[in-house]
Amino acid sequence: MGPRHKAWAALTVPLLGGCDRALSTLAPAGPAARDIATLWWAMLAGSAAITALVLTLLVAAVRNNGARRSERVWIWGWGLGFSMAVLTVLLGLSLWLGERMLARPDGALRIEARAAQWGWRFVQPGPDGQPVATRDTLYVPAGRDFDVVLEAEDVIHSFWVPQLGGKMDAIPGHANIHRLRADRPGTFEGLCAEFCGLGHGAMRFTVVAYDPAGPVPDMSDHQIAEPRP
Ligand SMILES: [Cu+2]
Repeated sequence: MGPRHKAWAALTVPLLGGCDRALSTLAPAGPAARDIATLWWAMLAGSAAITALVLTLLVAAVRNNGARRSERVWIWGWGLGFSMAVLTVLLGLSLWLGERMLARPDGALRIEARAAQWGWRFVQPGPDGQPVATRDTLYVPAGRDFDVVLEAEDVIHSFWVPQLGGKMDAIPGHANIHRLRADRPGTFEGLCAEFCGLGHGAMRFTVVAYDPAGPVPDMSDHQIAEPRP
């Protein structure tokens, strides 16, 4: 491989890495992830508009054809007014969408998630309605809000299912609550999003969203014994 090919590979491989839809925030499958994708596109549009403005100003400056009389329009109108308007809209949108993602006390299904180097233990309702503890696989009904109550046993980890929502830290001695929903039955990939030691890269998990009209799936393949209190 020649140096030109190496440079091309170095440029494209990270870009292609983003094409894995299972871990893409731009392939949302739940309301929280959809809000994040909306914000992503809005920020892309806003930053593109500001970049276009800066380039336009640059061209005008190079041509040096901006007469003094247009200084007020260019600097105060476009440079400050336009940029501030775009940033204000983006700030307002992010606050509004961020607020919508918060867990509310509305009786949603609660799931326990406990992170430890380097895996996840989930406790969710099993086929007979009793809590079942599983390792690295979480079972939830599709189309229903659920709250993941997150804690960690050793160091700080971070729970992230890109197609369902944003990241939430799992912290020792402190429970964080993360509101999520899967729109449809399916399997969604999750990972730890906070470097937590040598095994961090393999700290993956799976969310299985099942049809609530059908039976709760058999969890025995991933079932683990409850740890002693
Ligand atoms: Cu980690």
